[in-house]
Amino acid sequence: MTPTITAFEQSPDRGQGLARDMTARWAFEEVGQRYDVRLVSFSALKNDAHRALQPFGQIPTYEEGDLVLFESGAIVLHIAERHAGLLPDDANARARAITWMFAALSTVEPVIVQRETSFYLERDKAWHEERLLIVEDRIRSRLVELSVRLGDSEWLDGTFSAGDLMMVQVLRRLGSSNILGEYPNLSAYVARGEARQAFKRAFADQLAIFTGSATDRSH
Ligand code: GTB
Repeated sequence: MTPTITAFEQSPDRGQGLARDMTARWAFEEVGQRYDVRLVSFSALKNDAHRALQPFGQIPTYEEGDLVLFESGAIVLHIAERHAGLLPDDANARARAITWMFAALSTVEPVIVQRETSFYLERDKAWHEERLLIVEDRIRSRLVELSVRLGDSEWLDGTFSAGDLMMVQVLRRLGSSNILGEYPNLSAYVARGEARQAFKRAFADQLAIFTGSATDRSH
């Protein structure tokens, strides 16, 4: 059965692939699994039918037969566990790759999302610029640590894994700032992720929705 994910009908990122359906799309492409996409309007996100799939009224969701999942991390882990290509066979290496998925979502992403939230919700406040400096310093703390750990390695722990996929997607959300550029090895890491054929296919498919050139919802 072909799984179906949900994505924004009109993504506020204007096709930059920053919304989290991109993460699921990239995972599908890495493992060679076909998938369908159902587009959801902002108002439909908050209706009962969508909340039955995603209690917080967000995208992405994953449906496959009786199985309904939400949370991009859980979706990527599910895809990675059912198909070869995103998690190593060795049990310890597999556990470490999953650890990096959690690190991306629990340790690195929150500070990056704080910066976005600050722009969306606090830009008109007198203290916005001051707070932004604090938030950006917190991002730099995480990036220094990540940069030190990555060093000259291509990926975080051996071969490319779901941990790298998740981390690259999280770091991409810094795209509108110059912060990532302060860490050349992290910039190169993100560029390596974006250079993968699977990433390019996923990116093109979500961009086609924004430009209105998507013809076939099955990938
Ligand atoms: N923890 C959940 C997960 O990982 O799946 C978070 C899901 C989530 O944040 N979904 C967002 C959503 O549905 C879209 S991805 N928001 C609608 C709502 O809450 O009402 C986050 C996102 C949105 C926009 C941009 N952008 O414009 O650049 C980037 C990322």
